[in-house]
Amino acid sequence: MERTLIIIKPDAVERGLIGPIITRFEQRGLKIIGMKMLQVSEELARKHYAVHEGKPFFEPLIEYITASPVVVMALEGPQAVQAARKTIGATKPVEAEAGSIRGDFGMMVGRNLVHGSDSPENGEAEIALWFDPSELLSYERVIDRWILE
Ligand code: IDP
Ligand code: MG
Repeated sequence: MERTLIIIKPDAVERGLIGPIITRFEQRGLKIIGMKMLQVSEELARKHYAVHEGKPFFEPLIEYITASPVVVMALEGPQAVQAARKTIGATKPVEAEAGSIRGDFGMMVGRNLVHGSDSPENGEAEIALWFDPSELLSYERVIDRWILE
């Protein structure tokens, strides 16, 4: 089983899209094993996006992610990273497929609504950065045999 970190970014929260975005992942069959709403500190934002430090969009990105509350989720499933990134769509919303979250709700790269981890290793590392182990749940869903073979 793989795990991935999803962030419903400030623009999505402000636009009232928390519900519709969570629904996409739920309907896909990904299991929510952790979820909370928080105001992101500058320190956490810089750690999370450290790989982008020095790029021209880095400072605006830190401003964007700290501008208003976010909802973070830890999701679990087979190939959860790839499944979630397909559901999210390409980084630039105009290039994202219709039917994806960014393709359906977004227009610009700096307002692209959702974050999803880009590899299983980063999924684990990002979940460890955003969640305390006590906030992650292990449970069986009775419907799982109709989603997973
Ligand atoms: P991803 O979110 O699809 O993984 P990354 O390349 O990891 O995309 O970039 C992280 C975030 O930084 C993007 O989701 C977006 O919010 C922002 N970003 C990336 N490239 C640009 C850009 O060229 N201009 C403005 N913001 C950008
Ligand atoms: Mg990324």
